[in-house]
Amino acid sequence: METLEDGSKAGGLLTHPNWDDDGYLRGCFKLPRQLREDDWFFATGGFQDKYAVAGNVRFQVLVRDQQGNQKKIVDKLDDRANGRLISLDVPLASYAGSKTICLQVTANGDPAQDAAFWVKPRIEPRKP
Ligand SMILES: [Ca+2]
Ligand SMILES: [Ca+2]
Repeated sequence: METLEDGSKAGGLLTHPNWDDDGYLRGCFKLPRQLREDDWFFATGGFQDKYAVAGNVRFQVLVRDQQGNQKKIVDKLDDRANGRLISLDVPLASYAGSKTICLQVTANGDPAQDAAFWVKPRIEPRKP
């Protein structure tokens, strides 16, 4: 568990873009089954509280379709300094049949202090 910029505690995935201006890190995951119409991607993005205040990144999620084309389905800027986490939830109905999803963090300019934290990234049917 980590303490995050808004004071909450959560488990998740810590990522850092490459140390270049507009550098990025991308991890692609082969899913255990094809995406279905009622699937959503859920995650929350932000920074750990123990880091200083300069970080800012773009949280991005890409889906690879059955033809191998990648499409960016989430692209959200988060700033460490704002003290807030951001919602990265998105419906996956248009990508039913796909089996690969990628998480990407981009430096948005300067990569300093860009340790971006993904709280519980997951795919599951949306609860009514
Ligand atoms: Ca940055
Ligand atoms: Ca933030």
